[in-house]
Formats: sequence, structure tokens, C-alpha cells
Amino acid sequence: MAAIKEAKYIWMNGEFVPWKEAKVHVLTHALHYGSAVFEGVRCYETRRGPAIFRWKEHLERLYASAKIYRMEIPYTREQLTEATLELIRKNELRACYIRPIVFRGYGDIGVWPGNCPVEVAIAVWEWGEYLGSGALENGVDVMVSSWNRMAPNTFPPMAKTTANYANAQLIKMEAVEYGFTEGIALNPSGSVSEGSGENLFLVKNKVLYTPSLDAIILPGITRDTVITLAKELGYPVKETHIPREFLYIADEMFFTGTAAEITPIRSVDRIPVGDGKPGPVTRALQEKFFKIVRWEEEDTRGWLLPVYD
Ligand code: PPE
Repeated sequence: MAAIKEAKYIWMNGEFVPWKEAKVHVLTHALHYGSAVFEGVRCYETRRGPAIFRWKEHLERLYASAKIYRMEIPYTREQLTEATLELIRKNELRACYIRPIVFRGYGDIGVWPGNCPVEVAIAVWEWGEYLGSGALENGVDVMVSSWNRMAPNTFPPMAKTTANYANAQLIKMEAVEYGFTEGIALNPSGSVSEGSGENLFLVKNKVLYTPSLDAIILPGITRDTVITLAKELGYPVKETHIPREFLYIADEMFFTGTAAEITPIRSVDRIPVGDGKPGPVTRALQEKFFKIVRWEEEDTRGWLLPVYD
């Protein structure tokens, strides 16, 4: 029995196929060499029906990831948008997670991928709290990983490729093995990078700090959302290099990500963050974020794409 909440259909190379039939060959290039780029997007149940949050930005990042890896996506942005909207409708989902993946398929073996087709699939399913039930409310306990993120000019962190998640898995498995919910990785220079599947924010004296793009991070769309909202709420935001010890003296800390949304962090290496409870800045940002994704306030930024007209 799969743990994932299966939906009815998956879109694969232009067709809607039953969930269980969305298969690939065992010699698929991506399975052997990590040659796939993907996205994670959320569709929220809103007052105006289901709506996808920041679809345009996620799609742009998908095409950017593919471009970095010299992959030509054989569909237009409009085709992938229409496929995704139709897929959510066909699966009759109100709220879901969306996973588009572009991968080098079956055709030849060997590192050079030129004889393998570029294939595209999109799956949608219901996905609740990423870091465990109650995480959004109570916060999570994390550790600084003994694994670093990758060095510059090795695996480009701006590309959301499956290859990067080999490193992410090492971080996550170690954390879980040691009884933590998640790990925070440092980069090769020893400054703070990100979680295995989330960006990181610290709050000190009502100022937000987050690792800058050159600190080896995925340029998160939720990170961008939080930076935008924080500024609107009057909190200064500094994108900078963050020394490890700042993690132990911050007033508040939280993860951001499509799956993780805005998840408070209540301890790092068993040292409580602030008084060990989610703080007021984190709460204010969570509140604003959830209001926006649920369309409880005017979508002035054009961040929501309704699934039904
Ligand atoms: N860093 C990493 C390494 C990462 O994987 C994610 C998303 C982020 C930052 C946040 O990016 P964004 O979603 O654009 O705000 N991780 C995705 C995959 C999680 C998974 O386990 O699968 C996600 O949140 O969808």
C-alpha cells in the first residue's frame, strides 16, 4: 500500500493516464543519472474555488532549471498550464500539491543524454502538513546537519534538479535518524544554507535574515513571497551570509517552502529558539500568507490562478 494519497489521473507526455499506469522503463536516463528537473506547487481551496499559488513563477523556474541542464521542454507554458488545470479538474480535487517533472527518458544508456527523449509528467495529490501534523502550529525541532550543501560550480542550486535531492536525502535521513524533524545544512564555507526541502529565515530584533542566493540555496518562491510580505508588514529583510551561531541566538526562526509553507522552528541542536514557541513575527507572516493563499484578501499581486473560471 502506497503512503501517498493517490489521485485518479496523471498527465504524461500529453495524455491523462490512470494513476497506476503512469510508468517509465527501468533504463530511463533520469533513474541512472539524476537527469530530471521538477517543481512543487500548491493549489489551495479558496473562496473562489481551487486556485494555484504563484503558478507563473513555478513554471518559469521549471523552464530555467531545464535550460541550465540543456533540456528542451517539448511543450509550451500554455500547454503545461492547460494540462495542469485540466488535471486538477479531472481528479476533482479542491486543494492539492502539484508535481511537474521533466526528465530524460528511455533511449540509450551512458552519461551523454542526446539519444534520450525529454519527457514530461504532472501529478497532483492531496498533501497535508509537510513537516508533520501540528508543525505549522507548534513548530519543529531541527539539527545542524553534518552534511554540507554542494560547493559552487558543482550542482547548480538554482536548478531544481532531482540530482540535488541526493544531498537533501542525506540531510533529511540523518536528522530523522537522530530524532529531529529536519536538518539545516551549512554550505562549504560554513555559513547557513537551507533545510533539505525548505528555505530558512531568522528573526532578530524584528529584522528578518535569510541566506542570500550565493549561500547555496534554491531560490524559493515561498521565500520570495515571505520577503515581499515582510516588507509590506514593515519588517526589514536582509539577504546575507548567516554564521552558524546566529541559529542559537535568533529570537525566531522558520522554514519556508511550497510543501512546508511557513513552519516555525522551535529548537536547533536542542537549544530553544527564543522561548521555544513560535514568535510574533512568524505568526504575523503565517497569518498574512494563509489569508492570501485562501484568497481572503484581494489578489493585488496576481499570485492566484483559479482552476475554474
Ligand atoms: N529549498 C529546497 C532545497 C527545496 O527543495 C524547496 C522546496 C525550497 C527550498 C523552497 O522552495 P519553494 O517551494 O519554491 O518555496 N521543496 C519542494 C519539495 C519538497 C519535497 O519533499 O518534495 C516543495 O516544497 O515543494
